[in-house]
Amino acid sequence: MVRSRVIVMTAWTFIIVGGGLTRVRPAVAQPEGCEPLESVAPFTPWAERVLETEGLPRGMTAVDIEADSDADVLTLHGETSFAEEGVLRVHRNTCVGDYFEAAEAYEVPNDPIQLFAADLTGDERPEVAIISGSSFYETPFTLRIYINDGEGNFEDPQDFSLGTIGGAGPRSVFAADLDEDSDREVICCGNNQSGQFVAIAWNRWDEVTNDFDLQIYDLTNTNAPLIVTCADMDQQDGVDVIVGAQQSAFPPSGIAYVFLNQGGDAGGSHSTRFVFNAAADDSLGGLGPPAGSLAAGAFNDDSYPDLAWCARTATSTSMMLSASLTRC
Ligand SMILES: [Ca+2]
Ligand SMILES: [Ca+2]
Ligand SMILES: [Ca+2]
Ligand SMILES: [Ca+2]
Repeated sequence: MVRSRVIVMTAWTFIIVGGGLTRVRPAVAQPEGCEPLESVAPFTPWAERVLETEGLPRGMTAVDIEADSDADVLTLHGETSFAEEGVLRVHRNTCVGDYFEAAEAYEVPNDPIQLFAADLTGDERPEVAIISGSSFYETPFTLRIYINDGEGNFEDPQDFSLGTIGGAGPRSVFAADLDEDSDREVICCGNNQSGQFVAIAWNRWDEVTNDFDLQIYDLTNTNAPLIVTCADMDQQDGVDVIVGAQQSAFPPSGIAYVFLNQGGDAGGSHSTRFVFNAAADDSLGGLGPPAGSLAAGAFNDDSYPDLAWCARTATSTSMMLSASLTRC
């Protein structure tokens, strides 16, 4: 099995996982030959538009829902004393006057956790994936996918069960093309009655079939998942799945699991594409407080994606650099 080639770095220490690494530096240092980072410019709002909403905020994103070149704003809200259902609000950008129209509201299942917007159908208009549910409130664990009708309206949602109540419920949702057939899958992580899981809604959207095939994969030998993202970490066999998890509560520490894509024929069987059993050397431990956010990007221009780990309970962001730092 091909192992991930990832370095975990704090300000003064690092751990090397896998082989093929020759040189590392603290992430806070500039590699030789790199231009120094510019300081952050202050942000001065040009104008303010207050969007009235109800419900506890659970997430937001800015996407162009009807492909008119103006970014619109989607906000996700939990229940209040006035509404038991969650709400997805679509703040459509008119780019004139007050810019944003009064929000269009769409019901979502109780206790929404997070949303992710991306085109899943190939028309360059984003769909919206929402995870919901809580063991504490005994509300079902659900993935809801709202399909964009092309005009920025979201009707006829498709709902998928993410298991029965148990554990913390779904925690994070992302979208990426995992089987290299040019459409994105929806990837979730969390806990259900069977323990930790990764769920993948395999995209079957084409001229014949307009739906998704949800498969739930149990995670063994892993800790409680908090967040999921995707990137081709080893630059082979397709996009990989990265799960940030809580390693221990006291002291708080996090761990990341890199599940490598095993490859396969485009559109073929998905059953063997990932092995969701974390071996010790597929994981990156001791990352300080567990991640609240996890992002992949090419930080040091060596063609291998790197990871940024933003802790939930610390005023720090860790950069995990893969491969070497020889080119900038
Ligand atoms: Ca727009
Ligand atoms: Ca679409
Ligand atoms: Ca796909
Ligand atoms: Ca890969």
